Amino acid sequence: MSLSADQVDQYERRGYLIVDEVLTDREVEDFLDHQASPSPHADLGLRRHTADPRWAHISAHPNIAGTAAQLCGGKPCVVQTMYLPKPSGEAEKGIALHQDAHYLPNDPFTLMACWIAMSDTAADNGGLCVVPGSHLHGLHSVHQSTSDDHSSWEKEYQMRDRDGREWSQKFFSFEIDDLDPSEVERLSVQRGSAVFFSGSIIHGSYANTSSRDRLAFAVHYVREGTWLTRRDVQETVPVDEYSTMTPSA
Ligand SMILES: O=C(O)CCC(=O)C(=O)O
Repeated sequence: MSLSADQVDQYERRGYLIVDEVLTDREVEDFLDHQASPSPHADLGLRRHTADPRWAHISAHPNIAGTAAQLCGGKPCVVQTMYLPKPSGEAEKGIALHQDAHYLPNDPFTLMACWIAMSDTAADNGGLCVVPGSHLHGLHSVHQSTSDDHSSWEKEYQMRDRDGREWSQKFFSFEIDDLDPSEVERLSVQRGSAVFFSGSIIHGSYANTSSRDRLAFAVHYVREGTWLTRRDVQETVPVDEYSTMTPSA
């Protein structure tokens, strides 16, 4: 998939870009079948792509990693992967609106994500929300999320900078200070299509209040040569090294 100049311009101005049909129906089906069975790799959490061929396949998929390469201007390395299901009927909460840059300090700043809809997603089933243009204003100030709409968590991470200085840092579910709700755009993304977004755009989601499942898979990338300060995701390798991991049919 080759992006047009208009698409790249839209990504740069708005901080996100929807790309249709990055996965075929069959690829989505294979992924969902894979998720339905127990996996020996489930304990790897955010690093499951390093061992699970199905997760590696999506992370290195030419339509996904290839598009990320065009947007980040170099070879993408996978930082983390997440399956983000919000089944219907479980009043599953959303993810507080945040900037990934808060959770994943990186230098130079090249962090970006690809969020792939594994079911049709929209406002009513907890689809992805973004604040267009918010990536242009640096890190926004935050407070700990207490809203009933969003799940809350707290976790301590080990950090290490380029000079070898080490420390631990507590992260929690952030909420952006003084966010104007009218600026939040609730996206509709069809199954198999994807949203590429900057690591500094404000984004998140709300609860699934519908009778339709909301299923999504997210891959976060940095450009090769970027330093990630969080130690748990520090060892990244370029996507082409995953393309040899072929999932069985
Ligand atoms: O899937 C969601 O609701 C939010 C995903 C997200 O925050 C991310 O991929 O960084």
